[in-house]
Order: sequence, then C-alpha cells, then structure tokens
Amino acid sequence: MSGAGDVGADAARVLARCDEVAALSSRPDGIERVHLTPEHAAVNRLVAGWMAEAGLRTWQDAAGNLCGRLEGPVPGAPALLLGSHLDTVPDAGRYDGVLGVLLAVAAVQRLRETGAALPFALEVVAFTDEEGTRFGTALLGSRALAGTWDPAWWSLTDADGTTLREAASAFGLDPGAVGDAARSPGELVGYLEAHIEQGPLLEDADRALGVVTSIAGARRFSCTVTGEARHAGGTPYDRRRDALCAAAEVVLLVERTARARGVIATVGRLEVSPGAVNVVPGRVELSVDLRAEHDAHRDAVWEELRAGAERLCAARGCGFAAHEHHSADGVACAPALRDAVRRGIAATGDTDPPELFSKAGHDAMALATLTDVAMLFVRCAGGISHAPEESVRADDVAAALDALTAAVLAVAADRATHPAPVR
Ligand code: HGY
Ligand code: MN
Ligand code: MN
Repeated sequence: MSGAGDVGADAARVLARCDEVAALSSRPDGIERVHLTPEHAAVNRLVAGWMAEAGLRTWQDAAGNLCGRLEGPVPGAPALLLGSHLDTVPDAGRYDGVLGVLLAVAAVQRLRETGAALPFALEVVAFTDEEGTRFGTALLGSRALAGTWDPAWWSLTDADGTTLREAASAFGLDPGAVGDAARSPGELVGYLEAHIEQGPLLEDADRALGVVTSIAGARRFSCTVTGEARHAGGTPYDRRRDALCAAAEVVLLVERTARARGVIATVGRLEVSPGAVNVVPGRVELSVDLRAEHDAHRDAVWEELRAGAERLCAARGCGFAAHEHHSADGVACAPALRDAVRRGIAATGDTDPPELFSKAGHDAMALATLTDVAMLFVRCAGGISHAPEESVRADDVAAALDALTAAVLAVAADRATHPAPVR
C-alpha cells in the first residue's frame, strides 16, 4: 500500500505481539487465558495500548470485550468492525483468535497512516470468551455485542463452582449492565474477521489465504453414563453395570456415525467416577462436540446418536443422559463482504483465491445475527490448531495484512457506490 510502512515489518510486529500475548497465561507450562481472570484483564490492557498507538480510542465494554474506534469523516458514523478473540482453549497455540485481533489493529494503523478516506468509522473488537473454556458456553463476548445475551448464562458455573455472575462482578463488570455491550444494526457496516484456517486445506493447496464461504453450526453436549460402582474383584461380569465400558461404546458410536453421515463429532473429555483401579466405574461424564455444514443434518444426526447411545447403554444396564450447553447455528458469509475479501486477497496477487467452508466456530457466527459478516483464512502449518504447535509463516501474515487492508478499501469502494440499506 502506498504511503504505509513496509508490510513485512508490520507483519513481523504482529508476530512479535502474538508472542507477547502468549506470555499472558495462567499456566507456566503453556498458554491458557480464559474469561474474567487476571490474564483476561492483562491482555485487554496490553492490546488496548497497541490500539491506542494505532490511533484508536479504546474502552472495555460491559461484557469484557476490548473495543477501539477510529472515527470516519463524520463523527458517530456507522462502523466497519474488524476483530477476533483473545481467550484460548487449555494448552493453546498463540495464533487462534489473537492473530485476527492483531492483524486488525495493524490494518487500521496502516489505513490511518495512508490517510485513506473511508466513508465509515473503523472499530477493532477483541472479543472475550469465544472458546467457552471456563463456563462451557462459547461466544459469550460476541453474543453480548450482538444483543443475544441469555440471562440464564449468569448461573453457569466454572470448575470451582463460581458462577458467571460472581466472576463478572469480581472482574469489575456490572452484570445488570451487560445490555450496554449490545450494538444495533444501524451502527454497523459489517464485520470482517481474519483467522488461521485451523485445518490443512490451504496448505495442501499451496495457498496462503482463502475466502470463507460459511461457518459450520455446532452443538455441544455434556453426557452422563450411569452404571453402578462395585468391587472390581468380587463383582461377576453378569452383575456389572460398568459405566466406562458403556461409555467406550458410545465414543466409538460417535465416531462411526459421524464418519458415515458426513458430519464432524468429537468426544474430547471423559471423566470416570470414582476413578479407582479396584472399582468398577459407576459413572462417566463425556463431552460431545458436533458440527456440520447444514444445521438440519447435524440435528438429525444428533437424534440418531442419542438414540443409539441410549440403546448401547441400556444393553449394559446403564443409563444415558445428555445436556446441551452450547448451540450455534451455521452462518453464510454475506456475498458483498465475501467479495470484498476476495478482492482484498486479489490485491496481494492471488487473483482467484480458494473458497473454504469453516469447520471451526468463530465470533462472526454470533455477529451474523446483527450485521453482515465475512472471513479471511490464513494458512497454518499442518493445519494444526488448538495445540501449542500452532504456527504461521511470516510471509503469509504479511499477505493477510495486505489483504485485510485491501478488503476494507474494497468495502469502502462498494459503500461509496452503493450505500448499504440499514438492516
Ligand atoms: O471450537 C471452535 O470451533 C472454535 O475454535 N472455538
Ligand atoms: Mn479456537
Ligand atoms: Mn478462534
């Protein structure tokens, strides 16, 4: 971009900042940064400093999201939002979410330095709690901003029994004011999110960047298999109701069914009680994460899975129960914004960028109830994510920064010729 500094140097700074953010962790042996913790406060402070350096006015909203705004030519004009999240899964990598936030900050800084005249304001939103690691329900920050906060969430508890309400108050937020975080459609032009792909398709295709077409809908369940805890020596097999053997069959049923029906399902957590070597397991808690491109198909497969799990458990004298703690419908990216992302990538030299369907969830899903959304994917090594091995190439990050900046200019060009109707 003419007038802006060297994009390679700016990308190197984005990567150095990702390393700085990675140091803000609650565990000494890896990265974990979750909602309403000292690390959440610290990362908001750190990134707010970088936003201010980029020329943004910053604030933390009523849900704990960090926001920064650069006014357009008319103060108070609708804003194009750019962003992603700063929270993590346990033992995370350093780019999931964070890269998108820091690319957004760098893109705004470059646009400001070039004096680009945009017909809208720019805002960067660094969402909290996209992952749902602490309270089990994901997208809390972006749903608050979208105005789809569910008051029942205040009673969610973390592993220590602390409620979301208690944690928010201790963090300094007023639970009664969470509605203040909500935006209205008329305040917004749309939402653009850059994110690592979290899958191998770009790498396999030898491409740095891709345009996201849609985002998979996800449902998450906490399931309980109930049997009977009995002596491991004295209890004959025909009298056992072994909850772990039943759960093992359920785990394999989940994989088998997902493969056969073309959805993606994972059992990522298993907790065995009482968890003693000499006791037949009496109870198992297991998680199911279920995703598909089409919600109706996903829901039909869940009914099939639930019925199958009940049958398998009953055959072993065990009970099966499932509690849903997260649900997000699939989302299609808006054609005009998606085309702006395509043109943004084209400006980097790839005139026919690949289009991908996102199997991972993103804040854009929550924002889609409020405004048009689109996403730019960045290649990550081996497609690896949600693991410490997450890695990106510096030249890809430079390309992503150029593409995101050019995508904002493409939205501006569209807006100048076809002012968008207010939703
Ligand atoms: O789990 C997801 O899809 C996202 O990375 N939170
Ligand atoms: Mn993630
Ligand atoms: Mn993410």
